[in-house]
Amino acid sequence: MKTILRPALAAVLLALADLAHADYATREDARAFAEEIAARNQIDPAPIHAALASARHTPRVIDLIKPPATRAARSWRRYRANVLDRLRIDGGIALWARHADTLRRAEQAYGVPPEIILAILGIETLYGRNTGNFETLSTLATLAFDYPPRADLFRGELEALFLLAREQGRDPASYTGSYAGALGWPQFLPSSVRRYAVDFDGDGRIDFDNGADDAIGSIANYLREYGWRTGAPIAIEARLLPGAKPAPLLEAGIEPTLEPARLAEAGIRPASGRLPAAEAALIDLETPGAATEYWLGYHNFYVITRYNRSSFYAMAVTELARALRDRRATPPPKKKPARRRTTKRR
Ligand SMILES: [Ca+2]
Repeated sequence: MKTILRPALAAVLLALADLAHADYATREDARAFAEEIAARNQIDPAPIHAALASARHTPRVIDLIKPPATRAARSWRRYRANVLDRLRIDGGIALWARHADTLRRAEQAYGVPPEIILAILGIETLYGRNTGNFETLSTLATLAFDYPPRADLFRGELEALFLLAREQGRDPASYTGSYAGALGWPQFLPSSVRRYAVDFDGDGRIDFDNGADDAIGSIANYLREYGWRTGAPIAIEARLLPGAKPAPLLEAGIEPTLEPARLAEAGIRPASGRLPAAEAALIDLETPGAATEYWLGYHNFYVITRYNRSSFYAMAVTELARALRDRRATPPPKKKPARRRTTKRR
């Protein structure tokens, strides 16, 4: 027999289901988690229980993180247009001017050029403008306890948030960020803050919320820790000769494992210039109804994907970085001031 719930009743049942999630203070799994991380880190469980009691179940973050039921076709052109816009280029140039010394210092310390750091800041948060308004504790508790597909990841991040708050002398409930728990200008997850963040302005604390300095140093350190090679190629555009067979090369994945000879043999050429003497990954950037763009991603391209595991993301960082570097090298000519009209109307 089929039961049809009337919409009003269904809404009440959904609200009740949310209430059942709500109390992380009394839920068995949340309490066990608090005891477990206290034991593992040899810390007092009481503040963790107290913090979890203040975390609120936030169904919105589950809606946002869930893959959509019907996935719209991925479009590189649309993604690129959303990211490589005037706002991000102008904003990056302005930030570069304001923080030129810090960016130079980061380049000297970590070997990562300013335009790459800026492009990541631009794409992550529009240079600190969109760092997210989700309360991180509630976000991570919801994802850790009520989103089974990623529970392992987010339980780890929730634990990292408690340890981070302890180290920083902050209330765990005082952090805000994205719906996925990413924090501040560079959108580091709590575990990445603990591992890779640096106090780059030397004021004795990590601050990702009020300014660019610590974010600049931390992004550079992150990339360097993942193996950034100063001056090595990032990506070059590829051309496929007629009859080229990209499929097996694409299957090799995003790690750069393809020798130049293998690429040449498969009919892959650089769109201009010569093939760098380094291993590459073949990257396909698809747009429905348009020709696929092919690029060769080198080691540093792979390093950028450690920040966000998407070839669209890494390519957008690469292109925005190049646009910023070009614009900084050659600013557009200043408009001449309009000449005052002196001719009197007859
Ligand atoms: Ca600092």
